[in-house]
Amino acid sequence: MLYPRMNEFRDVLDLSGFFGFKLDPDKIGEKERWQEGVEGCRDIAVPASWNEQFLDTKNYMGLAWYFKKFYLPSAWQGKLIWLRVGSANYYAKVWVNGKFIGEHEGGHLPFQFEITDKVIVGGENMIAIAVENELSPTRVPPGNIPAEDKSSSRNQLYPNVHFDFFPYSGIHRPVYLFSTPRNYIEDITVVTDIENKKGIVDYKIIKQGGDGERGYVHLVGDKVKLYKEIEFRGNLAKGRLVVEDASFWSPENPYFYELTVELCSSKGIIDRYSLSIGIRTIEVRGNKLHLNKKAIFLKGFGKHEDFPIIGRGLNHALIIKDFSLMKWIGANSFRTSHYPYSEEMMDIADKEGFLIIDEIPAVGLFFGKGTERRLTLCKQYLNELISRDKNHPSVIIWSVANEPHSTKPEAKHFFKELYQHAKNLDSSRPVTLVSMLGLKEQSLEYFDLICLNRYYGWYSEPGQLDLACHKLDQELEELHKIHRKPIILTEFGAGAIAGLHAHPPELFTEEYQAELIKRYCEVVESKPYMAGEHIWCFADFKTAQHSRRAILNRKGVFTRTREPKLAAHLLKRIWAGS
Ligand code: BDP
Repeated sequence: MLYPRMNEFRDVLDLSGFFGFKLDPDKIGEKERWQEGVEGCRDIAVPASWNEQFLDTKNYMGLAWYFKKFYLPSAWQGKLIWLRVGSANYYAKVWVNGKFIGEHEGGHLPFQFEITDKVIVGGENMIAIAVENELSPTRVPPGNIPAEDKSSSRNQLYPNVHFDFFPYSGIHRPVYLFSTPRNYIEDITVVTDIENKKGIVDYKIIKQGGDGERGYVHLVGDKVKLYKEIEFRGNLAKGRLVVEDASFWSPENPYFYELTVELCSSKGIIDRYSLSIGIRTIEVRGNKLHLNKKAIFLKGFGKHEDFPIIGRGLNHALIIKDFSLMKWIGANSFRTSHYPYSEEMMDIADKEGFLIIDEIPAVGLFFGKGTERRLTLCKQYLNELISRDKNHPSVIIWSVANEPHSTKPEAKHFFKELYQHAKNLDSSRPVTLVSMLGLKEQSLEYFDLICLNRYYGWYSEPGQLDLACHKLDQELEELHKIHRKPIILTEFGAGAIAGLHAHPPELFTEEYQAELIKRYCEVVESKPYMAGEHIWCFADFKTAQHSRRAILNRKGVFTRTREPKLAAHLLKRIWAGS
């Protein structure tokens, strides 16, 4: 799926700003034709979660409507017109000028509809988007799940989610209108390889519309200008460009080439689309994770999209701030725990040379009633995620789930299927599952590398770091002996309330968090098969209400508003060496 871009053939209109908003707790809106407009709306900011914008929406779980009037420029006459929603959590139904145009399930991925026949070009139009965020055991991520399927630590949460972050809801990413020519480039897939000093760029282009059987692919960098004529067979054109003496994309040198595709008819160029691409390889070799044929070690964090008031809404300033802090501390990587992050975040990661474990929103999975539906949904999420993020050099690993409660036998089949599904969609990247069961996880054999979350010294062995590190050491050794694959420790950490101190260290103090992280890093870095350490978590974040959480999960090495705790300074010394 291509991100909407402007050029002489394409236009984009960003509807971000204020929308009309109305709650519909009794779900009467559709019957009463709210899609054609309704009285009594208040203003709401988009993109942003609805929860903290008003006093009555904090814990609202139900249906809510968004409305926006917009004027379509006359210059769009004769073009195809599209509506694209960056993300809406959890379920969205969309109408244009009162006419239903489509729906989408899943809170963190974009969806778009062609609306050419439904709009007035050179006139005023209105969209209505109904967003519903109820928690259900058959949704992913799940909530309100039967007591027998609940993990004990997830008891008694309000709202009743089966995961450890606040279920922020609403339209979280921009709503765009965009135009394309009637014959247009629908999709581009780029896979790169390295042969000695050569960079290999394989491309696959899909076009739509009857016109345009040929075109050009251009690749431009500092030292090169390559182009190739392409010919479509049906809707598809494939080919290869070879860059002699290429600059490879890496954290130290996030070098881009500009790849431009042009679609041509007998009259000349009729569409164009440009992508920034990085030439790099990523693969598992024996015990190691290799970037550009050399072993790499991931240093970084699990994160969240989370900030006061805006909630999970796109926050450009926060993206820039987070990258500046991650660079300051010497990190080179992060995981999009526990759902896909904004496309804007992925773009900056490409530019800043960060390595990403890209995760679908499969958190809190359990196996019982509804497993087949959850599997179908996870496959849909993989389709959408890989289609969205496949061309980002920063994305090096796909993660199909975080901490599934996979003790039942059917979990094995479930993850075998998901692994294969991801590989069929993209065989160029390793695929993983982030496990808390470790040695008891039955499906680790399928995955290319192992990701493990561990909380010795916190949830178990509290305050006993010698014992905690001993257990960690033993478990890593055993896991490696059985699976012989690289392991990334994708979560470890301790809660610290900023400003709370104790010497000798005690739980919830900055000293204890710093000490636990230091000791874990020593264990991890002593093992040749370890491919990375991701601390949980980058910053404090809001959770559902629970007796174990004082509003926030406090495992951030930065506070929620990004002030460093003691652990941040310590990590800077470990990772950046200063
Ligand atoms: C892990 C989860 C993560 C939680 C963390 C914690 O993957 O979402 O926030 O534990 O308890 O189990 O802090």
